[in-house]
Amino acid sequence: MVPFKKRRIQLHTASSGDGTIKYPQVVIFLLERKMGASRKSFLTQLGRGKGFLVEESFNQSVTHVVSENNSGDEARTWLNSQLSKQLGVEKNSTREEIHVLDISWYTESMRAGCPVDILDRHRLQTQECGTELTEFSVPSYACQRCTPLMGHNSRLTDALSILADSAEFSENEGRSVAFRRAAAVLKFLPQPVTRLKQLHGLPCLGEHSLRVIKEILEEGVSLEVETTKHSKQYTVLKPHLLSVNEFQILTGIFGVGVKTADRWFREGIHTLSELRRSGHALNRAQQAGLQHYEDLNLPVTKTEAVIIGQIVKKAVNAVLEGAEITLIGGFRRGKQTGHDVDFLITHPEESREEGLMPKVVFWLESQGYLLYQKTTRNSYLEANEGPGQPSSNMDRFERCFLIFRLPVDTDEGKVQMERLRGLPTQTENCTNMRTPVDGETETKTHPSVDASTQKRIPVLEPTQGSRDQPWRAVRVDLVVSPHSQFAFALLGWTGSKLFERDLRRWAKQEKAMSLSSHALYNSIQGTYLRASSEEEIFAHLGLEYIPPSERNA
Ligand code: 8GT
Ligand code: MN
Repeated sequence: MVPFKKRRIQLHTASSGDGTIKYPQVVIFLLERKMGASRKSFLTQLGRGKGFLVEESFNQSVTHVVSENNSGDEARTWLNSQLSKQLGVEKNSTREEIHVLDISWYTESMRAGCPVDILDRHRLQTQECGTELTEFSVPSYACQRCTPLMGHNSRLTDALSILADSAEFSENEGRSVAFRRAAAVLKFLPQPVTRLKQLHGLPCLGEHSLRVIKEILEEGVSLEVETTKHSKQYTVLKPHLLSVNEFQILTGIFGVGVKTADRWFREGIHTLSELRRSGHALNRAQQAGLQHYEDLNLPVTKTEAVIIGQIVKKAVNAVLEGAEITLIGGFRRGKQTGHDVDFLITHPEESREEGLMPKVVFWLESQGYLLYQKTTRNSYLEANEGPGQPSSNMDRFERCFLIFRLPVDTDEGKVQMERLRGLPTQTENCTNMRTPVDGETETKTHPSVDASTQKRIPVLEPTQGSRDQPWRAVRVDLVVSPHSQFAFALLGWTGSKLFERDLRRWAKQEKAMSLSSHALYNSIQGTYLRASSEEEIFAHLGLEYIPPSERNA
């Protein structure tokens, strides 16, 4: 008699084609009841031949129970008796994650050669299951909800985001926001949605979004989403961060907005080479965008963001003692990658931050860290602005768009980093500085390095194995805020965009207040509400504090 464990291994290897188990996480058990022994044996061999792990007898490792001709209740009853009798596991305890599936899931998986996604129609429905369906409840405004980075319904939220992007390309903002709101509601839900009726009565789910959700729950895909995803307009206009392909992306060019991209698209320009050949006069941002196209469409990693933060901190400290920088945007919300890196700079003493930006930019430039920069001046004056805050999220801080030249771990990168071991501690570097003229300035920068000794900034691993360039280009945004506005700027620049939009909407509609990244104004009392922390702003707004990592609506 072969010992049980050994016997199982033999069974697998004997009957699994070349013996490899392709999907060890999916452990299948075929319920013989009503299926019959010979059919069970046939289906078992078939599955193993395709590299599936099909157990002979029910045991603790089983994740998928497949049944034919049994009702959901019958299959569940059988399963529960196995769990409690054989394994000593209580019904509804840790084993709830076992999928009880119809044979259609198994045959479709055989056809596909891999375990297919479990859809509603694959699950054997039970009375018990029906009553167990979770009913969700969702507050209306995104700023009332804790939204994590990863929800439990990414298949649905991804689909709705595609429709939102597409509406944005067609300049239909209302429609785009509607899809984004619907996606944000689903992202908030604590569990995967399995049935449409779970969504009954939830806010922000319009008829169109519900139709798409229903289709995906029932069919696995939505025709509209698939058509959109493969449409010429979508593939040309949508920046694909991970696949840099000449046939995609016009908006992926830094400096090219949706409007311009769409105009070019209509003129028949669909590729970068066509754009280069078209003779269109490109502004400096667009030229830089085209030049560093590939790098700027690679996601920026958290490590890169941290290293850039250390460099910017050096720059800021070198030019103004006591100045502080904070990582904002998506990275503050806990994202591991982003399309750029955003920093907020301030100084604890009001007004000391004035004139800081050009010095920081000059410092970075003189150290060879910039490939492109464009500064916009601070144009916010409370006295002049009054309560009529801008309704969009554009604000009036001194702001600088940079293309950063980030050294990577090749020889030149190392040399560059050697130079960086220490940096000037005084501001003499900044004498004779070329400061930007009124309004906006743009300078094309070039590497020229000067440095001394001190702390070492880590060197990056090259992003791509194949590149021989000792640096990579990264989009960086710098924003300078006076200390009195710091909390508002921090809140306004942390995002997400939808979270910000709903904060302003909440302030206006529910509190008769006007919120911007500079201030909070109470329209009824005619006063500004001061705050030195984000918590205070939430309190002024009568909202529970939501930490940055939960603002991923
Ligand atoms: P990412 O990973 O794609 O970079 O995602 P992100 O960091 O969330 O987006 P972002 O486009 O870099 O913007 C960062 C935050 O700044 C967002 O919350 C956005 O709402 C906000 N933001 C701008 N422009 C402006 C602006 O002019 N004023 C203010 N106050 N906020 C802005 O993008
Ligand atoms: Mn960002």
